[in-house]
Amino acid sequence: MFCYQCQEATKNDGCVIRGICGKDERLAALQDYLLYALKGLSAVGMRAPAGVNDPATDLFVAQALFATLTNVNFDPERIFALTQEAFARRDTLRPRVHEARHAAGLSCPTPLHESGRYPAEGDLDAYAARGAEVAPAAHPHPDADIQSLRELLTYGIKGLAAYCDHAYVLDHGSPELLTFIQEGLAATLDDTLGVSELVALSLRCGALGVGAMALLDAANTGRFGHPEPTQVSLGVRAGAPGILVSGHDLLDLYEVLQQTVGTGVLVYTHGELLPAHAYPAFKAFPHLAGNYGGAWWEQQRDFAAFNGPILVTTNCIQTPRESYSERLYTTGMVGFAGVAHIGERAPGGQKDFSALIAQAQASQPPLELETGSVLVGFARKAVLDNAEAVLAAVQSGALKRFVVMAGCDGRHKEREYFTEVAQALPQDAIILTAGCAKYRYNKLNLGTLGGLPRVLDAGQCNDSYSLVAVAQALAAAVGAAHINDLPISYDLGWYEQKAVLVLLSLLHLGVKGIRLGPTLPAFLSPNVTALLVQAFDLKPIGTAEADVAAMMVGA
Ligand code: SF4
Ligand code: SF3
Repeated sequence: MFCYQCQEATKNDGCVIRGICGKDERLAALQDYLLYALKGLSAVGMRAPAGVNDPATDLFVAQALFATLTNVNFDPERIFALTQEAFARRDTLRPRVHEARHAAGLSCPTPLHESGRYPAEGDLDAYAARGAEVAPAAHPHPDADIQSLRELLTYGIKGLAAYCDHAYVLDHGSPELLTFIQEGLAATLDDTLGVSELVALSLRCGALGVGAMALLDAANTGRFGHPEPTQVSLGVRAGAPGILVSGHDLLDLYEVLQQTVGTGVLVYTHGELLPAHAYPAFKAFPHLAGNYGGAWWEQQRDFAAFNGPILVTTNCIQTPRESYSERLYTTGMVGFAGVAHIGERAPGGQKDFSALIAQAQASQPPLELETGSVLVGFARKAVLDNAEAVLAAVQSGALKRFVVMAGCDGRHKEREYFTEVAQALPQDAIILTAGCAKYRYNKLNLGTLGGLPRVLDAGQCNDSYSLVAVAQALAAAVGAAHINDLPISYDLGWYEQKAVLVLLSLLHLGVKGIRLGPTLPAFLSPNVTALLVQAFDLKPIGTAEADVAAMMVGA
């Protein structure tokens, strides 16, 4: 196997024997074969004249791609089934495309890539063997920069697919986004595309990323209201058992809350579901008891101590410990071999969480891990409602700099850098955050500035749009020509592929001087890195002390 799609790739080079995430060689090969099948399906789809594509297939491509994101699906049977479905959909679509092109008098100038034609036969072991053969790393492009850019595009598209899935769950769709996912996947097969075309496609992926995040923002706020500043309890309520909901899916959490009303079961959030507490629709449930534990990589400690059932709705899932595997449930695109899975909702219906509720009622209450509270809910509306105070603080010099410290958390010690930066930033700087990166500093109590907390938490990584919207609104308010002209620095932590999309989105917006860490992506070749440095002044992180000093003077 060879995988280097996330920040924790072994030695910042690539995982070759087993993933740090727990992905083994067989699963890696199966995921590679799924990606190959999706590329083939996309190559067929991109030949379809208007009106021939099947919207269900377009959505399937995004959802199946989401299953290959880091820490989403570790179930070989599910990946195998998705690959079979990709081939079946391809084999249904291909004759329809052929006939439609024929009827329209269109020829097919280039032969279809073999992934669009390869026979679908075989069992799971055959798929794994074939996946190892066709994996991008098994036959890299002879030009390392083309290979690097194909991977950059693929990972950006995986992030886009994840955002699309989230928006579609809330009935917010965009055929344009789904079409681009297929266009981009098909482009990674196209040997006629060079560096400039692949860079342009990557930036277009970033542009569509902004659109996807805006769509998701509309989906979330339309359904659940605008987040409001809210203190969230970190402790546990004595005497009652609970269900712990992790991942990013707000609708799953909402349905768990609805189904637990009057059952005596409390509901706690974990990881990236912490921001749910800020939405009016969630605040209406008195049995939404608080947030339990830390970021995704602390789940083995957190889940073991929780005592009750745990639902993982999206990334990031880790290999479960025996102590809680019987209490663990996955849903949506998440999977883990041997872990119970909650199926999809029927049209107009809800998922069935009765098994978790029954198990919770027979469980002990959670062990208390910590006490106190954290302040969440500073998404775009809450910040812009305070725009006058923010601008006054900037104009008086009381607020010298915003530092965007969004993105992901991870298990490696190097991420202590982000805690050190948060602590070292002077009192006249405010941190804007979104994503699980915040767990490195959101419980530090860094004080207030001009009546606002010095850590403004916009929400999940899925809410990164809020940070863009706030920057754009502030730029407009002060008459700045570009958000680069504001006193804002970017110090991003990345881990998985949604963060790759957020990076591409910021580059598309022309944001310069982003610091990225703990390491730059292993999939960027030296020349592609140099290109990003030259065009966008992208920088690796340094020491906290040096980076804080540089950021405070706009460097
Ligand atoms: Fe390694 Fe990350 Fe790939 Fe897992 S997803 S195998 S940790 S590079
Ligand atoms: Fe985190 Fe997995 Fe990226 Fe949502 S939960 S930001 S890593």
